Amino acid sequence: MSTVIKGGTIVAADRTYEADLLIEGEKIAAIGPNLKGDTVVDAGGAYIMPGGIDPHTHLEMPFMGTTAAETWESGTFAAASGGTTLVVDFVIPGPDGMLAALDDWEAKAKRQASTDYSLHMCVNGWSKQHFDEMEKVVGRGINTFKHFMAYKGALMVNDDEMFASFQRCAALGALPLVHAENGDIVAALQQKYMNEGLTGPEAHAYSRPPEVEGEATNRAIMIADAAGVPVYIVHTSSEQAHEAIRRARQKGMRVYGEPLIQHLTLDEGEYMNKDWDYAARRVMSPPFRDKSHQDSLWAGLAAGSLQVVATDHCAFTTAQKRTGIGNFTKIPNGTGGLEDRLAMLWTKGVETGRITPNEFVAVTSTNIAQILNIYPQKGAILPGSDADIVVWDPKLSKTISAANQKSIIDYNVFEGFKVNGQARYTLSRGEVVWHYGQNSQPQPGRGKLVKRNPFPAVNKALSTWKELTAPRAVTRSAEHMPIGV
Ligand code: DUC
Ligand code: ZN
Ligand code: ZN
Ligand code: ZN
Repeated sequence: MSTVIKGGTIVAADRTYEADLLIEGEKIAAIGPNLKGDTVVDAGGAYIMPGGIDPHTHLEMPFMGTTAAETWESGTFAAASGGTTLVVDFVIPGPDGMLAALDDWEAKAKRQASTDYSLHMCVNGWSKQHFDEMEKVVGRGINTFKHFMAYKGALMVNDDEMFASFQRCAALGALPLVHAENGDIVAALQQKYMNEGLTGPEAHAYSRPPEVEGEATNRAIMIADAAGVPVYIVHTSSEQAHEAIRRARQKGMRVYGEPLIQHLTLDEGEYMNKDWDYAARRVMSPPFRDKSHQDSLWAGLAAGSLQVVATDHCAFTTAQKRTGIGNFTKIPNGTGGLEDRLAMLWTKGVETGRITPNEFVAVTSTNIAQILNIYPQKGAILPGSDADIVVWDPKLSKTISAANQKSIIDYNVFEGFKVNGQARYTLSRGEVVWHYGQNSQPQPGRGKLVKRNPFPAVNKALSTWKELTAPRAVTRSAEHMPIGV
């Protein structure tokens, strides 16, 4: 069975050119003029791009006393309809540890996912069990470990735990990811606003100012440098965080930053809406910022100091959000975006001239495939790559609305936005999983787990590491050893 995609313009991260694309089985077999196949996909007037990769989702995640309502089935359908062919979701260990949670996540995804998926593991403490399990997790195809510097009393890790885990990542060839907000300051500010009687969603934003993010981002970067490991900062939302990343990169450190489409396009004014539901639906962490931060993020995407646009898709229904009426600290944190990421970024980024079509491909697919060590299996239009492709039609426009979305959430934070650009076709490993206008859902369970290998060179990654580890007059002290081991 072969398929040929005909008549389109291929847009890769590095160039744009006209060619047909031949798919045999699940892989791209050839690229060139006048190719023939058993079936033809019409790309006339459209762009052929690597399918989107969303490296930051929380499908069915147990969180803040409830569970994110977007399922693996609805989430991956939403992804496919929006041109995204791979989601990378976060496994949160429960009391039984990382491996038990991983079994759980793999089982849910295997049953329901209609696009491919990959997984990150969260490190939510430190002990011999964490130390030992991390190696087994790497053996199961996970090369990224996430650390929460916020959510005190729940997911938050302290500096000693983070340093120990980062060193373990270095030894295992894994990349640490960080949710960078100072959890102690957030907790103090939450208390302050509650004491003052500010209990509504706007106080959520007040309690997490950009300084809280800037401080934690700097700290995470310095701890990573001390541990001799690169670091990836998730949901970079402020100039302060971007500045820390930019500075570290300039010094030769491998530090990556990931703005979300929500932070690029929605601002803090959303929390001032008098309608409690409206504002609470937009409560996520970090919160939306003012325009100066948005401008900084856009500039970072153009300049390359920020590399990836994700969503942190963590979607709760209005009913779930209402558990926080009278206490903003109880509003489940999270918003959706998986379905609309590409169309919003195309409309607000490419059409406005802020980024080029090639940069669009880089930040939605190619860069993260490289960072996660799955390039060119994913994120590339090259012979031998998986045929994960979006045929992107810049002339298809729509008004975003919960009324016609694939997500099962009862609202959409982009409600009413008019977007230009939609997936005419989405192909996952050579199979058409979305055809615009036909609305048919791809087969749940057809998605496959994408395993990722460790990075052999991680421990030699940093410019400043040599100085820290150079032989000194004093012997290395026990504080360099992973704690608890
Ligand atoms: N932020 C959110 O808004 N939701 C999920 C977790 C997070 O860090
Ligand atoms: Zn986070
Ligand atoms: Zn997240
Ligand atoms: Zn059609």
